[in-house]
Amino acid sequence: MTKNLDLFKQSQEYIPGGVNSPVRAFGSVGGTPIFFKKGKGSKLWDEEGKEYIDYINSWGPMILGHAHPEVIHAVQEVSQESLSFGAPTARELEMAREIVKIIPSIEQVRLVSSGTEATMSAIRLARGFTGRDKIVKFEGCYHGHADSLLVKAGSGALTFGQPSSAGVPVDTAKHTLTLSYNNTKELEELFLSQGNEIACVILEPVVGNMNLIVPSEEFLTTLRSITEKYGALLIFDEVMTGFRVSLGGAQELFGIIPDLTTLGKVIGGGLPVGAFGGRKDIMQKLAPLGPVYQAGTLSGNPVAVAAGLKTLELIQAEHFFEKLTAQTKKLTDGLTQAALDSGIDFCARNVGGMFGLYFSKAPPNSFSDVMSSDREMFNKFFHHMLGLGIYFGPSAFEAGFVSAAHSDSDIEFTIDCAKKAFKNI
Ligand code: KE4
Repeated sequence: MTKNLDLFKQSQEYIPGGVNSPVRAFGSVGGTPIFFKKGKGSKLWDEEGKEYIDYINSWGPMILGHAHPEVIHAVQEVSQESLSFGAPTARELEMAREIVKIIPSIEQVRLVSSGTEATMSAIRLARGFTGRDKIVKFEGCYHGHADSLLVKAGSGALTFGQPSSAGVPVDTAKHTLTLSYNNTKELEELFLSQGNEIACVILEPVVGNMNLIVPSEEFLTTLRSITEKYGALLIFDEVMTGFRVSLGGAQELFGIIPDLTTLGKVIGGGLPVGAFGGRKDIMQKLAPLGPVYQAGTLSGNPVAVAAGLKTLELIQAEHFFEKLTAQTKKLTDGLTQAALDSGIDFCARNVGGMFGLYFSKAPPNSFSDVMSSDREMFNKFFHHMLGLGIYFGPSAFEAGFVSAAHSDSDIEFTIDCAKKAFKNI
């Protein structure tokens, strides 16, 4: 029995499904999850000593690559002083200043410990600020596992939401309306009928949770104008896209100013940091100033913030995102060409340092497009590449990530492996 399989069997005794987050269990692609022991730069090594080129980057945070020496040093240095105070620190102020500087739509910001906490808090804040209960999300977008966001469309997009998870009360889900991403008509119809009851619209401004989907300009500009018209808040969930698709995130890329933004992943450099922020008049509603309660024992944790601050410092190096974007495009162009040469219906696209791989003739623009791509082919490709030492996300519905540590030889090796895989799937 392989060590990965042995560890997986043992883990299933003590941890539900053997994992601390469902996607890690390989349920979507089948097979045994890999137990990793070490990471350095673009590489990972599993418990059996096998080496992989990592295109998951811990689902986004490891934008500098694994175990970057300066980030490790920052963590080691701060952890000598203490691991946590549960009191304000100058370092948290430095992090807040940095976020406000990089993302101008954020006038004030609060740190939390995960993306879920960030989106959960932003939704509560939007409801508290507007005095309205209804919220709007889009099918296929994932915003963490807060009850209000584990909701799918009801009998019709314009009717009450239904829980997408057991344990979410119908009474909670009914306030969440779920529309189709990139469907401007549906959005206008909903606001025409219920706009004055809507607290906020939350979306991934580049989707990474139903594979990678790019919003149309019409969709984004309508979102901004229609929420403004009806007094609903526009929340950009940039947990994945922040500091990833460009330094200032999707809002910088597309020139759309949301009312609130949620952040995570890169902002912690691999340690638990999330954040939500935006217009000062909205943020002032938060306790201890205002009536919207939100709190956290480890919010602004000194060690996690040290890792995040060093990461934010290093990604502001000159041409960082230009190089990261070019490297990611080299990967997606190379994979697309390899598939074309093998006559496989496959395409790939990138936005900054994140990418999507699709077993379809053209990149998807909607949830239904994604659902019509060939998932079985993806699963075969995934396992073939894994066997060759290339670690893509274990699901056809996840975006992939390139780090600053991915070298030309890493990209070339990946493309060579794909040429073999496309010939054998
Ligand atoms: P966390 O609570 O996992 O830190 O963040 C939730 C979240 C919020 N918003 C967006 C846009 C996200 O992508 C996420 C989390 N992303 C997934 C990857 N698809 C995390 C991986 C996992 O669930 O294990």
